[in-house]
Amino acid sequence: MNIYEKLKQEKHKIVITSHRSPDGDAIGSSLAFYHYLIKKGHDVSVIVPDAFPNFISWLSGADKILTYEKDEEKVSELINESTLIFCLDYNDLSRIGNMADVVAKSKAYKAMIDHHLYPSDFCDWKLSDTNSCSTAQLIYTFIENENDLDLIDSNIAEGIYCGIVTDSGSFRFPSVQAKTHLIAADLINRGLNHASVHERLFDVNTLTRLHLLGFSLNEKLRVMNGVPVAVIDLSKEESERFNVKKGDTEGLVNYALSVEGVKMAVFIREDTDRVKMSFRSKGDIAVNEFSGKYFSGGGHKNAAGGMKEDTLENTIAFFEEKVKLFFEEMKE
Ligand SMILES: [Mn+2]
Repeated sequence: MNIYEKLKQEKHKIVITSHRSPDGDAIGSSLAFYHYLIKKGHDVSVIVPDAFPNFISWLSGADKILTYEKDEEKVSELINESTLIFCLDYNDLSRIGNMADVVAKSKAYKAMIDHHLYPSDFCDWKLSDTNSCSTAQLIYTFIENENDLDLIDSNIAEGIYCGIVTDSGSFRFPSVQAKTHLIAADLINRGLNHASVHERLFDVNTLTRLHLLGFSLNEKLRVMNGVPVAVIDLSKEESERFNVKKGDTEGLVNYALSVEGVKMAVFIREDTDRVKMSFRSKGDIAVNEFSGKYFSGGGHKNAAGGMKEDTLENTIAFFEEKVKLFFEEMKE
């Protein structure tokens, strides 16, 4: 049975789940879908493994999101009682951390809506389109497939728009299709106030965050010799000095990528027990492959994450060695 038949069958107890360190697409698509499924008469909860950044907390319904980290018992109960679980914006159970076990064991029908490469096979049904710029765009497609576009209200529109804008670099990444703009246009026709969404997403810098940006650009940003790669690294001590909180370093890597001539950028941050990496690239340079090979990570061709359980110094040295090799192999 496909999901569309399944939804028509009865009023479901639905749990919408999304990935660890939820971003604008994870939360935007989850909340848009939440409002849509409620309109369809279902009983719906949104749960994520851990906290989401502040800049998306204004989205309608955000205050109802439960995190497994804080509410383990309640979240497990919701998952166990659900008849339908949606897996939004992730392609593998490893992306939902400690919540994975509970979801894996649940007997509920599982449906994936996602745009990451290589979806694994833990769901009963999937809408996986790796050419889509965001999961939010696929939520629109889902609603369109159901012939329900007229149900889109400002809550649903804002969630979809937030996911598209944050995952597409405000409509600039190659993943943006003509369809993406057509969806945006349709949302505006349905009453979306796009300017207000941009303002609430982007004009929310704290002074500390801007000071951290100034420090990173002035003292830490560098371009490597011989390869078009820009690097920003941040030690634990520096993070503490700038009182860095979740989400504060978001977007730093894009400044590195904006240096003229640079084709790949990395942001390297020393965390408590590991070093975290964030990769960005232009054109055909597949940072998800690079990260998968050397930094146990993955993501998209032009935006990926990764990590290494080692010291910051060793990780930087390892990165520099491998990235030179990566560019050399590409020349061949
Ligand atoms: Mn996404």
